[in-house]
Amino acid sequence: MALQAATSFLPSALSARKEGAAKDSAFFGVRLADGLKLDATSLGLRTKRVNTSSVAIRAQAAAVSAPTATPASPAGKKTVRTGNAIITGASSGLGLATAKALAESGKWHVIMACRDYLKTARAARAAGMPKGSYTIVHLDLASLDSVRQFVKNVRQLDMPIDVVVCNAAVYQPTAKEPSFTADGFEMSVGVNHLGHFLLARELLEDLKASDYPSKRLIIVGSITGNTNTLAGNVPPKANLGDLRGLAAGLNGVGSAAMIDGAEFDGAKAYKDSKVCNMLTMQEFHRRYHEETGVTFASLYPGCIATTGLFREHIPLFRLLFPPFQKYITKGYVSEEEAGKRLAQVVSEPSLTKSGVYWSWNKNSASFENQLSEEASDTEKARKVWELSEKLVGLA
Ligand code: NDP
Ligand code: PMR
Repeated sequence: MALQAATSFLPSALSARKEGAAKDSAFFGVRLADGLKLDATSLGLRTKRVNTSSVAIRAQAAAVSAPTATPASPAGKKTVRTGNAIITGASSGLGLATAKALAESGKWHVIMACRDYLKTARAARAAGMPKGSYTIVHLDLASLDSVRQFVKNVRQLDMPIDVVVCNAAVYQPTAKEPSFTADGFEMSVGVNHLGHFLLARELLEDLKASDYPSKRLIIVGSITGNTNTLAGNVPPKANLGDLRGLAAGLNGVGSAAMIDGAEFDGAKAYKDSKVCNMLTMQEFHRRYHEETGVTFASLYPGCIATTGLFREHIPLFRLLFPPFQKYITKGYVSEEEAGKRLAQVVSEPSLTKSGVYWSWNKNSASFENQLSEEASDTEKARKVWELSEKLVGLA
């Protein structure tokens, strides 16, 4: 019965998507113009025009308390030093909730890798994250230059990098036409997959160099990219096809903006990007786990139906989606709970197994979940890796 109610909701949801809707670009954040950044010492009160690379570093001065090796406890037992975790897209939703959970544990310093400094600073303060427990560093995943600059800036912080969480994402279900990143890639795959692919590849070196006992690279996946689930069978379904669009550069000019080479569909582009995220995690595991000791993991944190991810969806969807997930599918999870789940994947000593796609059951206990056939296709993972390397300039 629940399913019946659910599927009767489907056509309207889908036709509404096709009709399109006004973009809610002012959602929550206050965006600064390019090159305009906050003077971090004034904590959000003044703006001035400065060079992006210097501001990211200067921003640290206000927020960082450099983590040091923790001295022996009074009992003489040696404790592990504060860990440093980079979280992309920590300005809202899952990323913010995870940053908060880690910061409040007192065991982590969080590097909030975000495209909007002011929004992130406000969000961290509003969430009550302890002062000195986080550092905000600018990162726009829609620009490979920004990713490279971010890596340089983070290295200048002179902190070991112990965990990297690739969490940021965009979802454009109502877009009629594709939009593109600075490098000309379709936006959803460009940000969610290619930006993170370059970031993760660059930071692997830093993870390798860290002396932290459990180093981890986590890429957030989703149930909707897995066609072995009911949620993954809601059209449009993820399908990377023969990767012809990715091979041609995803630029929509003389080639398709979609990975499978088909006509643009924003919802499908998002789901395809999540398949790429999950394939990438496994390919990292196969190539680098033994050599580096880094744990590579992905996860589905639950349906966090209230986050900004749905900001571009039509208002009716945003109104009905949370109760639909709460009372019908029962897949709903709060931002706080989802944040605790991702924080577990970052720091729980029991979750060190590499190559795993984590999920949680009704009692919020973690378990190793099965990926769909496509999301666990080793040959496809290799091809996505190789094509992505070329697109981001690593091969
Ligand atoms: P939110 O929209 O709340 O968070 C997305 C974050 O990504 C924001 O911080 C946003 O920044 C950031 N972001 C977007 N574009 C860029 C960019 N170009 N550069 C840097 N950062 C960017 O959504 P969620 O918290 O729901 O999503 C977090 C992750 O969880 C995503 O990977 C999503 O796929 C995954 N997920 C979510 C589910 C859900 O039900 N909500 C279910 C399964 C997985 P800004 O604040 O500036 O917009
Ligand atoms: Mg889905 C069994 C249940 C289930 C779960 C756990 C989700 C999660 N969804 C389920 C079922 C259904 N959804 C059913 C039966 C329908 C048809 C009515 C349905 C519809 C639906 C839509 C239109 N669901 C959606 C959408 C979106 O636009 C969301 C999406 O695909 O974003 C990419 C979404 C989601 N459902 C989920 C989850 C977690 C999402 C969102 C996010 C994500 O994967 O990141």
